[in-house]
Amino acid sequence: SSGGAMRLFFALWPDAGTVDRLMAWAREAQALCGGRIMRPETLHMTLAFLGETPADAARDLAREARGWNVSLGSLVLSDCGRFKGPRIVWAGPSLAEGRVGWLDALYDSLWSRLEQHGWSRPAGAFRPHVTLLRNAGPGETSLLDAPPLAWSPTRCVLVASRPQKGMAHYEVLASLPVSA
Ligand code: 2AM
Repeated sequence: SSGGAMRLFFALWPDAGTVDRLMAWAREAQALCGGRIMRPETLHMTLAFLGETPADAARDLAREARGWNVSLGSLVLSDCGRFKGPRIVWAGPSLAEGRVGWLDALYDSLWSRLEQHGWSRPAGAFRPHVTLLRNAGPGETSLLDAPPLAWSPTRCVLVASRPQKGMAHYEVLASLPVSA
């Protein structure tokens, strides 16, 4: 249908094996912090959140994005934490290990392209993370006893999120071509 706005975001989407290992982390995190575990099919690392977008603009962006080559590398999720504000608990690359170069470069190139198409880059720094829990309670996330999770993403996608029966329903609008 042509009507109805949707929320758009670009994300790295994990393979099935990585989803399994993220879910093991999520269960451990829930034991510490409570809250609600993300459904496995919704786990991802957001690169760019575009917010509410009309359907025709989404279609145009999807057509563009299918031509945006991206290079992907590997990372290690070894940190579990939370941000101030939203009650989420996430897995992310450890800050002690410094920035993940290819991931920051990917974020930059994606936003450069988006800016050429009229979207505005967020003011804050990129905080790469995979949300594991929502509505989490207090709990010491540093106590999480889960092994570091090596991940070599192979899919970078543009996704539309639509609310459906109180749950976010995700649809992949475009897969970006991955170059070596
Ligand atoms: P989060 O996991 O940290 O909540 C879809 O909503 C994706 O876009 C989520 O991964 C979410 O991050 C991310 N996102 C980034 N900024 C957002 C915002 N202002 N509102 C909702 N989601 C946002």
